[in-house]
Amino acid sequence: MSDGGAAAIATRWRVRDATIELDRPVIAGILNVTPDSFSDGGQFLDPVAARDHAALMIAEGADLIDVGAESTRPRAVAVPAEEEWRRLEPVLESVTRLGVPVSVDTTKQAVAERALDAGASAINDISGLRSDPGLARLAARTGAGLVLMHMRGTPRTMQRDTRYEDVVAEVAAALAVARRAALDAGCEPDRVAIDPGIGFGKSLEGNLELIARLDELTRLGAPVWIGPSRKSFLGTLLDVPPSERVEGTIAACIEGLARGARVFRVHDVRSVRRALDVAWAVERAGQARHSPREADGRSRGERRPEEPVKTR
Ligand code: HH2
Repeated sequence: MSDGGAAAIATRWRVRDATIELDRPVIAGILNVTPDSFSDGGQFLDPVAARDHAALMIAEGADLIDVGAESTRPRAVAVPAEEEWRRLEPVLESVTRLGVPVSVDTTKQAVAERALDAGASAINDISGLRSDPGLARLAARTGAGLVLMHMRGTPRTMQRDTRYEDVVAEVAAALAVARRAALDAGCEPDRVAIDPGIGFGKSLEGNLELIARLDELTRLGAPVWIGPSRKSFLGTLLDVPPSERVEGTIAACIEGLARGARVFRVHDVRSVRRALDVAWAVERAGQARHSPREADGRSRGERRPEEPVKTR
């Protein structure tokens, strides 16, 4: 998968019949239909509230919606597939009609299969195929996008041991193996994204190092997701509760953007959208000195920050 360092940052992520262009930061708005998520548990269990929140996030600049029905916070209790689907079904029915691709945050093939049947376009697997390797075959068969996230152990065990010899090298190697397994199962390379799993079995220092050295992951050539939103490493750094972590989330996203992350899984869509659009404009201005530009300063085919992501 790695070519030793020369691979360019992925320029698109395909999810069923849509292509998400990665020539600007893409935002995945978080929709947790759970009673117990760490920052918004219980808020969107009602399908109408869930749909309204998804519509709001799209209006604020989300390019896709990531829907999950099982909390993955440390020590969370596992949810049986039937219960997970009972929560997801009414929400997917309306959210998949809002005009942007929907990913389903699940580790279970039975749930993912039903979600894809109901119109979802991608599977966000926080276990990186360790829970259910059948997810890769399902993604290959349906053309669904696949996100492979790194986590050591399970949400119940992941914080027991957060020591690594070299956290970035270990995460990169594990994601390379997971991605290889997805490709071997028949997934097309530009449908498989990777994610370092911020907060999943990592110490404060580990999370910071993963962001600081994220380019070692983007070098693998796959689209890179990152999800620092409101997470506890920000609370540790700033001594603030989840509701006051938006500035920290933004800083982490901008640092990730500079190192090649292109999909940002966040709760606070409006604030992160604005911040990333400015950071992106600065990034492009810096690149302009090194490559020929058109008269208005944009390269051919490049969109202005406020233009919507192109999906087709
Ligand atoms: N983080 C969470 C859940 N799913 N998926 C990806 N790809 N990357 C992440 O970093 C990630 C994820 C945890 O955050 P949240 O959904 O806000 O909380 P909870 O798991 O308690 O519902």
